[in-house]
Amino acid sequence: MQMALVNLPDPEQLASRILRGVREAIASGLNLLDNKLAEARKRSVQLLASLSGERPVNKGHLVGVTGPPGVGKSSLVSAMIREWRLAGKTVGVLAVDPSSRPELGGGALLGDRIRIKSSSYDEGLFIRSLANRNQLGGVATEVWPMSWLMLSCFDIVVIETVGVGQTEIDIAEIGDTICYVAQPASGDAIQYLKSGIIEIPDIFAVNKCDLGAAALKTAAEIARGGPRQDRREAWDYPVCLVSATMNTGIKQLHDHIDRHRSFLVTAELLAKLRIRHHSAWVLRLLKEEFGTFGLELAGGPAEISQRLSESRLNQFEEYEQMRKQILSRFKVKSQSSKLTSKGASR
Ligand SMILES: Nc1nc2c(ncn2[C@@H]2O[C@H](COP(=O)(O)OP(=O)(O)OP(=O)(O)O)[C@@H](O)[C@H]2O)c(=O)[nH]1
Ligand SMILES: [Mg+2]
Repeated sequence: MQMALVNLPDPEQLASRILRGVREAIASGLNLLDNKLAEARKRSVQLLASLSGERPVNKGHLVGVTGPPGVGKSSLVSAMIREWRLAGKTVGVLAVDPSSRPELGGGALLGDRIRIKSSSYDEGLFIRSLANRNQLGGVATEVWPMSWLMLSCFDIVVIETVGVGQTEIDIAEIGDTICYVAQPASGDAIQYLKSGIIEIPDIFAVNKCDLGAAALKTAAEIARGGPRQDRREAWDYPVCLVSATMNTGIKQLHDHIDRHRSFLVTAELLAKLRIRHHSAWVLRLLKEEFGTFGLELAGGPAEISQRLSESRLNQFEEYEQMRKQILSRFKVKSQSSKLTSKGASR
């Protein structure tokens, strides 16, 4: 135990190195966030508090890239990185792979790394592949704080996930802009339109447009079946044609991504969106750890969300305070029930 503590980094020092973009510090910070020991949790919260305090909310852009398996998400992210780097923007990537894909024999992580490797010795680019350990198919809870760490030191943070229902819902609660990738004539896109998850993406990219007419047809189908209820007011949900391998349409895709960000800022939606996302994750983390009963001990979902939106504390500190509050109330409850049962047995 003592050894583990010795190896844990000092959060203040680590934060200042992360803010300077030191790669080892970023890697060490991500490891800390992934560490479930009580002392590591405490330091994680301190680290995130120091990082969030430094950067105004409106800086950085969290972009979620999702879509069915094999549509070319990793290839597209790779092409997008090239374009961003040419424009002088720094990029951090969290590539989340589902852990339960036996058909790939665990090779998915490596495959992704190799495909994106071309520019991995670039100082302005950092890629972390994560196995998704969430058994229920959603995005593992560590991804949320990790994306915040990355946002403190990169202009763009991309989160790549394979869209399988719940993951899309989860990623929509992390990203500022969600880009859904489809491929020509796969039927997936159409299924998707029917599934109701259509509300989630802000931008649709039909990849593999080098395959010809089928890509045009798929794009037209998506455009026709586009969102009926406006999720974000005046946003037009663009559908664009791209080819990751031929490197076409990437600039247009980036223009849409930038335009979406400007839209969020101009409509004063970005800060609100992030607060909403934070509340959703804090609720999720608390529920995962303490169940519905635990949530009630902290005042219930509505009160928790209210507290988070009004809090002057950093959201991670607020989260930690709520944990402590629930834990102490749990103790009081269990002590009083012990007393009652003793009284009853007398
Ligand atoms: N023709 C064509 N093939 C492409 C294009 N982009 C990707 N591919 C191919 O599609 C396959 C899947 O690409 P990936 O980038 O691994 O797709 P992915 O969506 O990340 O896959 P998973 O992470 O496994 O879900 C590979 O064989 C790519 O070479 C493209 O623009 N055109
Ligand atoms: Mg991939």
